[in-house]
Amino acid sequence: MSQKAVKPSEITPESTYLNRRNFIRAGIFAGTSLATGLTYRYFNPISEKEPAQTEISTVSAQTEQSTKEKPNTFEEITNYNNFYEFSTSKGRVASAAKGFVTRPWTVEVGGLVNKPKVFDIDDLLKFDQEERIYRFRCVEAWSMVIPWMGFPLKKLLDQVEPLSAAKYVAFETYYHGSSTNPDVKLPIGPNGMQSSFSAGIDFPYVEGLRLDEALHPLTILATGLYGKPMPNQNGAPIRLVVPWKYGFKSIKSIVKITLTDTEPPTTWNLANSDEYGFYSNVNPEVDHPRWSQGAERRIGEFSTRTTLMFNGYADQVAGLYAGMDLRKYF
Ligand SMILES: Nc1nc2c(c(=O)[nH]1)N[C@H]1C(S)=C(S)[C@@H](COP(=O)(O)O)O[C@H]1N2
Ligand SMILES: [Mo]
Repeated sequence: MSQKAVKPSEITPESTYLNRRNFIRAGIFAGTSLATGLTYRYFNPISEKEPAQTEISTVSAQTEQSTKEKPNTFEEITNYNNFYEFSTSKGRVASAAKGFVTRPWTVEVGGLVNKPKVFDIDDLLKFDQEERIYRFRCVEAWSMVIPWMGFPLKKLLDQVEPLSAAKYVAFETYYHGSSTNPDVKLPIGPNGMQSSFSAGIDFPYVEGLRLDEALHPLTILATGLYGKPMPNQNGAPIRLVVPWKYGFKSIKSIVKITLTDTEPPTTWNLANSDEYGFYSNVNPEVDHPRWSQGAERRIGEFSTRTTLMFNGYADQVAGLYAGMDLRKYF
């Protein structure tokens, strides 16, 4: 699908119509009033009080991979967060991350690649930005629907040309300093991040994917949500989103991406390997040792929902795990 690129600021109710036409072409929301409502709301964020930031350069409506479930509100998405560098309390991350400085920002991409490259965040924002409305399922058994902005990770990996020896992709979050020694009390950093000791997990936060998972069209680097640049608490200025895996795989505020030939270490697996595996695909049939994964609470709802295999993306991703014992590779 090719659409004319438009700045969010240029989008008027007229483009609601244009986008609606795209939906119709995609054969998804054809002719429903829901489509118009969602499109309009998506491009007209609920909270207008946010400070102005650098605008995302281009937006093309990308609907094929988006769910038509109702997105959570901007308020919900930006006030109920897991970002342990700032706080282990979901309601406090937003205020703790307020002073997080995300300019200048670079993402270093290297390892087993032909053309290692340091990308400036402003260059990454020049990649054609798409909207992806994805279900998001935390391992703690809550979920949301989030209208991300971003681009396929594949586009970035293609530029650095992975070598044939590359089998995995490792990611690292920014950290102002690091210490795994509980006796070393780090000062509260310029970005308000806390020590590993206070958070109870090692920093910098690290994650990883198998290369084929990283290249999958559903895997994106997200640069914003609800048409706005990524809020600090959601992983500004750029974070991973892998919608068929538990939320902790979707690492925030990335500064480094490394192609490797061995499975990279991941923060929650290092913290507790019995509870958190490398794959961490959403799987209602494999319970967490301390709770069921068969159901989830959608933030904003009272009753629980049944958790879907691969978070409802099985059609698209089950093939990646053909022949694998998902109890062993959890
Ligand atoms: N660097 C970093 N990335 C992180 C986390 C974190 O603590 N630090 N938490 C993870 C978890 S457990 C979840 S559920 C999601 C939450 O993303 P959200 O706050 O944008 O909904 O971020 C993931 N990425
Ligand atoms: Mo999570």
